[in-house]
Formats: sequence, structure tokens, C-alpha cells
Amino acid sequence: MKLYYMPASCSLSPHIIINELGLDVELVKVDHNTHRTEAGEDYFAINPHGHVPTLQFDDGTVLREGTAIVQYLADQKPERGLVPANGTYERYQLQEMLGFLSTEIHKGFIPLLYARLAGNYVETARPKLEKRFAWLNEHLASRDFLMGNTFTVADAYLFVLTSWGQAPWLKSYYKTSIHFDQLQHLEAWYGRMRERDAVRRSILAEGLAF
Ligand SMILES: N[C@@H](CCC(=O)N[C@@H](CS)C(=O)NCC(=O)O)C(=O)O
Repeated sequence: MKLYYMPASCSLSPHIIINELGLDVELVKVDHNTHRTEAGEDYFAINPHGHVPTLQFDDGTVLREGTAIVQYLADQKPERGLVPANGTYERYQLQEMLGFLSTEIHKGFIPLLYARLAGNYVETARPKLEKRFAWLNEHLASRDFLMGNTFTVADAYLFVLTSWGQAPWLKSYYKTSIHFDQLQHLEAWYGRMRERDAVRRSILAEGLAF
């Protein structure tokens, strides 16, 4: 299998899951501007949307969309519990959280990441995003991880999205005007994420300073 990624982007989430589980997946870097791999492959031929992540199987077929990819990866080692079992209510709760992260947080970030182009719209987008992070902060007040007492794929995804707002190792990539200083539960959770070996190794493997 291959995972197509761009450093510091949302593809860091499946990258973390690969390292958490010790899966045998080749990492293929895609250039954000040219949409070519380091070997010169045209990434649009692999994913017509041009965005990462894409998981490619040995027979050439692909799985797109980060929320589907992390679930597929975690299902390869169900005993590790990075996703609840398929068909259970807990699995749907995880999917609810992944949907929220994807549509409300991830895409809610876009105007802040491209603030110059977004212009005044940033002033509409920022309070919405802050409100959603405040909700996550409250949610984390009574649990160590997003879905309860154990790490799941949702934590890896939120870790990447939270990093866009504050991580020093991302400063050269993203300059967003969102801060989490008042969100103590989110801060504490973020600190726990940073301590995970798979998180540190994934960040370093993408050529980012930890
Ligand atoms: N719906 C997609 C969105 C992925 C996405 O937004 N990827 C961004 C990086 S976080 C990207 O590849 N941007 C570069 C581009 O679109 O050319 C998913 O959740 O997997």
C-alpha cells in the first residue's frame, strides 16, 4: 500500500495511524504546487481532486477521503481498538465525530489558512471555528481522548487540525489567527497527543521540526 501525502496537511492523520499500528505502507510525497510526486508522477492521475490523502493498494485501486482511509487502516488491526467494531453504536459515534472534524473544523479552517484571499470573510469564519473548538474543549473536560478513555483515529485527525492553529513546527506553513490559550482541556489533550511516539515519528518523517 502507498499513502500519498503533503507535509503538515491533513494526510498527517492517516500517517499517524500507520505509525501507531506499525503498518507496512510506503509514504509518497506530493508537491502542493505542482501536484507531482518526487518521482515526477502526475498526482491528478491518482486522485482527480488533487488533494491528499490517497491510499493506493497494490493492485492500483485507491481509497480517498481521510475519514474513510483512517477507518480502513484501523480495521486492519481491530485488536488495537483505534476504531470501535463495525456495526456498533460506538462506531457510528466515531463517524459522527469524524464528520464534525472534517466538515466543521477542517473546512472551517480554510478561510483562516488563506486569510488574504478570504478577506472580510475571515471575521465570519473565525468566531464559528472558535465556538467549535470551545465545544471540543468542553467535550474533553470529562475524557482523556475524544471518544472516551482510549486513543482513536479521531484524536489523530483533531491533533493535525489543532496543530494548524498553534504548533511551532507548523509556523512556516500556516499563520492562522486562532489561539487555544483559554481552552485548558484542549491544551492538556494536545500535550498528551504530543507525547505519543507515533505522533512524534510522523511529524519528523514529514520533515517538520518537532
Ligand atoms: N475531503 C478531503 C479533503 C482533503 C484536503 O483538504 N486536503 C488538502 C490538504 S489538508 C489538500 O490536499 N490540498 C491541496 C490541494 O487541494 O491541491 C479529505 O477529507 O480527505
